[in-house]
Amino acid sequence: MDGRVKVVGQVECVDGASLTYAEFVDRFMAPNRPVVLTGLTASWRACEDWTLPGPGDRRRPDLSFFARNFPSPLVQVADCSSREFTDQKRLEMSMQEFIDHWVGDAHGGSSAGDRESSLLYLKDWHFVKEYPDYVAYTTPTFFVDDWLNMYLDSHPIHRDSDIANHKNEINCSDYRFVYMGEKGTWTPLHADVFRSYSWSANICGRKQWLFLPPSQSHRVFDRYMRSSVYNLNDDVSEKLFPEFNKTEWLECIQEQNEIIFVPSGWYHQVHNLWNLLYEDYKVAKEYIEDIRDICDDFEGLCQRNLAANTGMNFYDFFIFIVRFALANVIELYHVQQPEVATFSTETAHHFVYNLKSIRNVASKMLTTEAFTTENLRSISEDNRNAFSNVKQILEEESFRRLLVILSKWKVKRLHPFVAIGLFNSSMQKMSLRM
Ligand SMILES: O=C(O)CCC(=O)C(=O)O
Repeated sequence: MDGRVKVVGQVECVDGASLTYAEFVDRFMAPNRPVVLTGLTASWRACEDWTLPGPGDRRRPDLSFFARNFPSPLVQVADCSSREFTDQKRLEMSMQEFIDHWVGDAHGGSSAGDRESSLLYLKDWHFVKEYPDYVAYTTPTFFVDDWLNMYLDSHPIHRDSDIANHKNEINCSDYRFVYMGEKGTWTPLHADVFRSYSWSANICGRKQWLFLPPSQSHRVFDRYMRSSVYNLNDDVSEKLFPEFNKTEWLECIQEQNEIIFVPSGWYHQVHNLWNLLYEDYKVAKEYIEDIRDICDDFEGLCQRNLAANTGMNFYDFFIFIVRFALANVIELYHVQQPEVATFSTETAHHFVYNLKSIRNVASKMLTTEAFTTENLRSISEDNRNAFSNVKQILEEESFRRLLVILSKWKVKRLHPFVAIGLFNSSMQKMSLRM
């Protein structure tokens, strides 16, 4: 990062194969710290199929394998040299076009100048959704209890049609991505959607990650907390971002076959969902506090702004946890039935921990202004039914799918802190990079 960023430490690297679930939770998930995990990808089909031998023990991407086996007609590609609002400009092309571009670059098909202006990075490819029969990887035990993915597999996030229509990308309910890009491609500074945690496996190549602890995230914002630094490689203006020069970063070089755990709230980077959502809510509220008196539906406006900024508002989150609680109650009931051959005390305890955790969060939420009787009167009928009409929830097809997904989940090594899953619903990502 050309010395522009003050790196104060390296991300810890641990052998994931000999780490227990309880240790992972104690050392990384609960304290919300990033870690690089090795030794977990040996049996993955992606490592075998997607790469070819390279120099030494390095592998290189087998691009023709992708062209032959995954000829997706339309993939999303970021043009790393053009900014569009807070992200890179996105283009759409076929997998073959993307590969042709990459191969063209590798063979010096463009001049240095052109090359700079045409670095393309395939991002957010919903590979698992598109090729469900091809099992590219096995989710490590540490990340199997993935509430958000389980929920989003069967539910859209917004029920309010005004938000849903404006935020189509959020309704795309799958967060299992593949990334592919040549040397020099990059992802701007950000915290993950929904302020969730995520994990990302590097199938081949090397990646540099820079992490900012959540306690410092305000420092990458301007003084009005409206926009954040886009590129750490730029000269960050002290005038616009007066606190930026106080930031202290952790760095990590992720090698092939290593998995990185990106905790909640770290830029890039993160906290637990509740806290962050709550912090974002307070910021959204403070921001418009001066128009409270002239606003018909002040809380509604706060919630709309919250959804626009984080992808989720309090009602979406409440609907999520209510459904998750119900699903846990039902599964708890099932695992305790004598005829269930796979009865497991550990699994039952796990559902109980989940429920306790949901109760704590829900009780906190209910004390906020969003849930006063008056404000609840003005929320949409859809939202209200979505958390209050249990009979309706039980009859929903999407809820049944959630139950099926949850019923497949089995505790391997239980630890009380597993309840942290509520705060840290994860996204799964895999990346392939040269
Ligand atoms: O691999 C990358 O380029 C970025 C991945 C990322 O930002 C993420 O997983 O949130």
